[in-house]
Amino acid sequence: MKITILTIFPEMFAGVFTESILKRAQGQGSVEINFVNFRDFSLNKHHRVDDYSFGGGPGLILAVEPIYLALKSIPAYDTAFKILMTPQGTPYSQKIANDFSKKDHIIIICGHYEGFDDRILNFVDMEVSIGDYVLTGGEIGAMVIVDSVTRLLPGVLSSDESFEQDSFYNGLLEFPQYTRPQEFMGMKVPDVLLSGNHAEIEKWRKEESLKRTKERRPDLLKKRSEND
Ligand code: 6GU
Repeated sequence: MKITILTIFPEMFAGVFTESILKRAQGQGSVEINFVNFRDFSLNKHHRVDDYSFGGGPGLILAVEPIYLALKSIPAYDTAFKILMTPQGTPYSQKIANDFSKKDHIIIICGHYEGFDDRILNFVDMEVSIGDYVLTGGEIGAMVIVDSVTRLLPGVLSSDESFEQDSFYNGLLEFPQYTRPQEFMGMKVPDVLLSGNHAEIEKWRKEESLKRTKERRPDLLKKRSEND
């Protein structure tokens, strides 16, 4: 899969993309990540990409032209799936991550400043938000998308790391897990996990998953029954 990120701050991504699983996924060719700095496409002599909002208001907003020109510079940009990061977008979820992971090429546009010229929406397929809070820009959201999508690509996670048991993958939170020691400061690992009875363990884990989801995220249970 190819991911192209449009940003005026490509250095923000160093570290996140050069360690651990994202590093390995790129090294083995499961994902190819490229950056386009749309400041390079500003026609302004000071390379500005922002300007005042018509009608007034505080702060600067992103102009449409540099984004459009940057998009057009990407090979086969018209067939790629184009995502704009914005707090006004569709709330990101595991389901959306699963959908994105099936695409050949996604382009993620990171806004900054107080917003963007609304005409940018004519050149994107989807607006995505990563939650109901405000960030300084879309870059951290783009990292969230790249991370959550890359781990779903074939061959990225080993069988020990597999995502089929993830929280959210089956619409439930994960069951509790324990490792050695069997007893720590008087707190014991549940007996059933030490029993060696796989059917009993499976049953206990399913019950605990449900119990935890009911207590902490009843909204997930509701969503799950709506999807059935
Ligand atoms: Cl994608 N961008 C910004 N600036 N703030 C956000 C967001 C994105 N998602 C949630 N808050």
